Amino acid sequence: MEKTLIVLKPDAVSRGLCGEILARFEKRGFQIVEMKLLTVSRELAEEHYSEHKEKPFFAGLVEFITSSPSLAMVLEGQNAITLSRAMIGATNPLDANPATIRGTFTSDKQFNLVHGSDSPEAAEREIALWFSK
Ligand code: IDP
Ligand code: MG
Repeated sequence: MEKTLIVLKPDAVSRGLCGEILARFEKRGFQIVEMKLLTVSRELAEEHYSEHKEKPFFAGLVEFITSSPSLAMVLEGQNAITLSRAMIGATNPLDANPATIRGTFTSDKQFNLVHGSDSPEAAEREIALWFSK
């Protein structure tokens, strides 16, 4: 069993897509083990996305993620990290398979609805960051 951090970003919450997106993960067999609605602080956003600090889109990304509430959760399941990334779809809308969450609900590179941890190391780091007690 693996755990992964999934964040339904502000666009998913404001567009009313949390239910549909969450249903996909639940139907795939993942269990919700943690969940909270929160407005992400600038500090959390900058730490979460620290690998992108030097990128030209970093400031806009932090602005977006902190703009209104996100629904953050830890999902658990067999191969949850790899499978959830496959379900989320590619970052570049031109590469996102239409069967994926991004491929179904967005065509924007920034406003792309969902974050999912991309490796076991990232999942461990991100779960501790978002759900430390
Ligand atoms: P990922 O979410 O598919 O792992 P990353 O490359 O890690 O994609 O980028 C993190 C987030 O930054 C993306 O989900 C998206 O919201 C935003 N982003 C990535 N690339 C761009 C870009 O070229 N322009 C604007 N926003 C971007
Ligand atoms: Mg990433």
